[in-house]
Amino acid sequence: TKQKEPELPLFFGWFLLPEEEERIKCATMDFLKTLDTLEAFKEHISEFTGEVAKEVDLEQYFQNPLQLHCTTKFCDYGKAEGAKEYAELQVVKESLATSYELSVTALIVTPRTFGARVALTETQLKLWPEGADKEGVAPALLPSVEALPAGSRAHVTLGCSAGVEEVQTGLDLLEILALQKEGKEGTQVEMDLGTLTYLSEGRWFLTLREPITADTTFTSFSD
Ligand code: ACK
Repeated sequence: TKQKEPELPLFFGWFLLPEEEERIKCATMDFLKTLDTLEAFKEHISEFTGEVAKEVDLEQYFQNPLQLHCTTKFCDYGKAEGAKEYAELQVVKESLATSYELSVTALIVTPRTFGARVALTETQLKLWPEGADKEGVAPALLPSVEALPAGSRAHVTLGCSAGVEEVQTGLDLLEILALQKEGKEGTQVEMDLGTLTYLSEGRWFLTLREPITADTTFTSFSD
């Protein structure tokens, strides 16, 4: 009889424990509630609504993803390049079902996505596939992304606007980090949680004063 190939998942990643998910959702929703009331934000509101002087309720604007996680490798059931190789890595096999504490150091808001930046430790970076940061990145952005440290794309998607796919969060994050590196920061606002920076075209970046940690389990996910 023929040996059946082990099936590959949709993706691998760190999944927040349910109680952690609630805590992070509450904290980040509070931030959204404050953000859309700030004068600095209202000045750029047309970048979200397409119209001048209209209000936006950011809590409604972003739809919540099903389960909060930080993707390491998108496998697409084996269709993605390097999926099989990743699944077969010793470090991946050994790490399945084990606990990791993720550290969220910043939040991003753009007209497309709402996300949390994750700062990976040396140990966590061992699960970060080579080349993952630049996958699907527009050619014009590639040189800037290649200059960023490995793992720069690591994030948790907290919400997407209507019609936007989750994969966009990592791309928005990279774009913001590239602009920051070029010193393209605009208005800065001090908030309770940290410093909020505007980076043109509706892009906002909140550097947290204190990182938010979250307990997770490394595992694979299939629909
Ligand atoms: O927020 P995310 O990391 O963005 O979580 C989801 C997860 O995989 C399941 O869809 C991410 N994702 C989707 N497509 C890709 C892709 N081509 N490259 C990297 N990550 C992807 C998505």
